[in-house]
Amino acid sequence: GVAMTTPMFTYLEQQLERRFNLFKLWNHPLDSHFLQENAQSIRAVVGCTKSGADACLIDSFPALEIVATFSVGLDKIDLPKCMEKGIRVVNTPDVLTDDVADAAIGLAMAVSRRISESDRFVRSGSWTKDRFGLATRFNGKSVGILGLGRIGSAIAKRAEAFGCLIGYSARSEKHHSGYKYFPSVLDLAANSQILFVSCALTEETRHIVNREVINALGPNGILINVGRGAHVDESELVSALLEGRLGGAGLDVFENEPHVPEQLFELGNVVLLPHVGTDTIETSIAMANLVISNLEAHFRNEPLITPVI
Ligand code: 8YV
Repeated sequence: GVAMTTPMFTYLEQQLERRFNLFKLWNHPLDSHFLQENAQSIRAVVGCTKSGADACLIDSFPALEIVATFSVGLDKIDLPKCMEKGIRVVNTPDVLTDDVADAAIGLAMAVSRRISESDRFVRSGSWTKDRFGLATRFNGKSVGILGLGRIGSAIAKRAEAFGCLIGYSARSEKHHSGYKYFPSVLDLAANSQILFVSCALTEETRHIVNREVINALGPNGILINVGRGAHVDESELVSALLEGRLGGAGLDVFENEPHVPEQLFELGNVVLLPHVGTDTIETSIAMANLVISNLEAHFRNEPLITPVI
């Protein structure tokens, strides 16, 4: 049996149902009755960023062998717990990289060229009464990338094509990247006009974009977050935007999704997306297929395709 934590993608649900005995946990309270009946037969959990696999869920299924997450991010999985219990973990890297990088560039473009704001200007009928005013150029900007992994590198490659100067911060210098390495995030922000957040969320990267980093990016700087909401101290971000200490922000992720600080709704220099960085039909199908082929490999005792542990 395979247990899915929450609805994530109908195609994935259907494909899992065709292959396995699928338990849709959102239809069952995880009470002693359900667990007594089914816990022994649940060998796999499929989770996602909305609902992953915490210690409590993992402990509920004593026969659990593998956790598959419909995401590249692992922040909703209790990895130490899985290690300790010998539970395998798989995610969906690579197949989503290009779409997340596209979304990041789209956000940077939307903020700098005021695309969402100008669309609202036309729809509201303001164009017949008023001029829209000027935006800021995106091409040629100094770009800072926090985390030069798969997604960060794909953002860098795109920004390079727009003539941007690329700098990055990461745990270690990537000597072959050809981009300028900043050991300090503060220095990176001070030297960037647009800062992209594309690292994994860990204890070290929680609130890595804090008040000082926001101030270093400054009143003309733009912050783009396609990582996790918790990478940014959100209340600091809101006050910096309200006080004009930061130029603008493009955000796909928030600290308390789906709740977004309402003060942001009034700001024209902010573009807000409902965590859709990977949500194209092509990438969603590829992610679902990767979840399924990992589970099939596991149950056939074959090597996992994208193992984390
Ligand atoms: C979402 C993501 O998890 O891959 C990640 O880490 O944040 C996204 O892929 C996905 O859309 C499912 O909610």
